[in-house]
Amino acid sequence: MFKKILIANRGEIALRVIRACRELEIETVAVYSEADRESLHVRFADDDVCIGPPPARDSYLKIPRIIAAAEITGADAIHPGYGFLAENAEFAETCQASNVTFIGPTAEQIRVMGDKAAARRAMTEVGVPIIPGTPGPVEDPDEALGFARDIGFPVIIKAAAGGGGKGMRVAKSVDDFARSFQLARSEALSAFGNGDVYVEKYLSRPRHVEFQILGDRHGNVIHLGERDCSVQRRHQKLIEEAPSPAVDPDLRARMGEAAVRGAKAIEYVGAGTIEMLLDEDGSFFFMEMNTRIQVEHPVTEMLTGIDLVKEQIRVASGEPLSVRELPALRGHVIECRINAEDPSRNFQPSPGKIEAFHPPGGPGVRLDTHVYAGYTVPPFYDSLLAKLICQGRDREEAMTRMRVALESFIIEGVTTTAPFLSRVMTHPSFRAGDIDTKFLEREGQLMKEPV
Ligand code: MV4
Repeated sequence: MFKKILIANRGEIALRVIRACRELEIETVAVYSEADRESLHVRFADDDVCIGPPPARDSYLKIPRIIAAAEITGADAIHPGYGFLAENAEFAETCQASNVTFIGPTAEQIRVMGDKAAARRAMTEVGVPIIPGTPGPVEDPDEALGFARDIGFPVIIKAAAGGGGKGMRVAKSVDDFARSFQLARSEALSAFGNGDVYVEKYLSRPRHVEFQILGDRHGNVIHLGERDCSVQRRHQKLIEEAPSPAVDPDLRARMGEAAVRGAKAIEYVGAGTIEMLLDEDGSFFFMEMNTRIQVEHPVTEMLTGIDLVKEQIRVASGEPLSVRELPALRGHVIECRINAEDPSRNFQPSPGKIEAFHPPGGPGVRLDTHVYAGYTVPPFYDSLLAKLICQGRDREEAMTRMRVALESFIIEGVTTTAPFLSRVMTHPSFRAGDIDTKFLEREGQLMKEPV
């Protein structure tokens, strides 16, 4: 087992990883930018190193500084958290070359799944259903139009280097195809330095259902069930829950088997997520694989009782998974992401000083946060303040606990999304589980404070 882990991240996930290390009796190193001097991850770690000025590209994204910090402090492993360098294959390679274990999959696994066209091919080879589309990237607009006609409109043009919604264009008919195709190509080139795009059938109201995967170096790969992340805004998830209201035990078994088959195809090691689209008719398709721990991992932890971060650390040190099959699911779990943003102003960030802070509690309530009274939310990073996770014996109880917890959560000094989230908890469509990726677009009045 490792002796000392450097956490190449900040905020709530840095605290989450430190907790797992404490339980495993592993020492910790925090790295921080000049904007994060007063952050709790710096106080809670055994050792800390300042790695540069506030902008992430000058600190949390600077590979040589993070490697140097590990060498200076004698860390033998690095946990990347999510975001920043978590899915950077070059970083994973540099860690290995510096004799520091990267807590995550191999650089090669990150690379395959980072190339969405390559990932589609890998899944096709092992029979995991993918959305009907081109076998690989297409360059010629006429050839692409031919594929689009075969697939049937509407189609979606996606950047091979994209993911998370960047570099996507929908073409409704033959008429707007050429324009959408060119736009997608030039967007992909300027955003990713890679103009490769592929074409898929466009599903108009899918659900986003993702499977949690764990793999070890002994050939064990399991899934820990799904999370439904259909409540999103501009590809930012706001609410996640499990089990999905649209997945029954039979569908879970079939989707989970496909997810495990896909992960086994690349001999996946570590925690990962297979994202799928679930269509209205119950058909499901592989969309992408995220090769990191995700923001919403506590949903699965609360539903299964498994500590995913401890499993990540165990398998990175060469130990086998401590769990080999899906445990009994404990009722229903919902997570709300509470951001320092103003929903009535287009979710504009609202950084500043937290003047008062009183967290919710009680049975079935978990709060993952780095915020405290007197803390100043810096303007340089994402605006996540806290993740509130509520469990109940059933969905009804989980929703009620969430509403009560949101209503009793006191955060003063910055505008937060908590009141908006509590309105979602009482929305009839949400309560009925009738949600898809267009839910918030349809329900614009949710963004406005009732008078
Ligand atoms: C799609 C789609 C419909 N049809 N692909 C969005 C993020 C990126 N990973 C892929 N995404 C989508 N791909 C086909 N063929 C709809 C989306 C999509 C979406 C997916 C999941 C959650 C929210 C979404 C919001 C808009 C579009």
